[in-house]
Amino acid sequence: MKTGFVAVMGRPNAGKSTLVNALLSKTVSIVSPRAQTTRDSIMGILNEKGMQIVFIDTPGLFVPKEALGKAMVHSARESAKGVDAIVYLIDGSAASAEEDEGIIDSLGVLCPLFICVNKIDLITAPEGEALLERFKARFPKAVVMPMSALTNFGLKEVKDGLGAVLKDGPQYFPSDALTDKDKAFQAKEAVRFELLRFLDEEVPHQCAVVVNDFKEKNGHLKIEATVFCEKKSQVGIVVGKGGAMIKKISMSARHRLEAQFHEHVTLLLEARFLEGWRDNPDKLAQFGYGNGDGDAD
Ligand SMILES: Nc1nc2c(ncn2[C@@H]2O[C@H](COP(=O)(O)OP(=O)(O)OP(=O)(O)O)[C@@H](O)[C@H]2O)c(=O)[nH]1
Ligand SMILES: [Mg+2]
Repeated sequence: MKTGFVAVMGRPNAGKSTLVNALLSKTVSIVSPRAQTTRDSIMGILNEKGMQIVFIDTPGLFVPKEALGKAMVHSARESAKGVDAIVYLIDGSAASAEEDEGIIDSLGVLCPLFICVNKIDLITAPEGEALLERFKARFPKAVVMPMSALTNFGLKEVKDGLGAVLKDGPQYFPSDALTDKDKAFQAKEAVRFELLRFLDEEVPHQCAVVVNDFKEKNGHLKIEATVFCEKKSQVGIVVGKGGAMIKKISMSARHRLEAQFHEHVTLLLEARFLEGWRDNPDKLAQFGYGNGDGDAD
């Protein structure tokens, strides 16, 4: 059986999580139009006849300011170590080619590298062609291909390309496994998804969601979670007038989880103020974002 680990990397908002979900035809990772949506490295497991590819969806690579950003970038770079191949996604619509080239150089890739120019549905054919030629010339050893993760264009090509470079090996996960993350993690992400959906600007980026209690009994999930806000004023925004916003967030997240798990879900959500949590290594560790005090690399 052909098996292997493949890191999906790129700048924030390039479409990495969209690609992993599309390859699996399932949602393992939340997607939003905002940059820095993914905070943890999340495995998405593709099981096909004679093949198991473990994709690692990573947080976007950028120059971080706070300890949270450093932890995200650290997590992404750590995920690239020891993988069998890397898929590097370029946002073709973002005019970021120079920055992407610098990031790819900095990765020091030793395994097969696939550079996918994503979001080609948003650019003209000559623009796409120019980007493909640019990356082919700059990285002659890489496989460079066009892609639109949103419309499924180029997915088969990348899957076939990976199939050709992966070797026979042990099956790492059971054939019905979809992700390495448990239901409590997915509950946290479902709440973060709704925060990103309903709240403006920097509020969701300055919130952490922590699952305090998680019980599963007879097809019924009971989840208690807290949204920690970096600023006092954000607690009021998350809660909303008469609790309307937090009710909306909690109800949408609950529906999402019920559809995902086919179980009845009770979700109790509260919001609290926690000053400067994004730059507090102890809090980051407690919230599951390790290495917050590490280097920016
Ligand atoms: N038009 C178009 N939009 C896309 C494509 N791929 C992704 N997107 C959109 O780009 C936005 C970002 O997608 P994500 O998958 O969350 O990007 P990401 O790289 O995981 O972002 P981070 O987790 O923040 O690093 C979303 O609004 C997606 O719908 C594509 O091929 N075409
Ligand atoms: Mg993502």
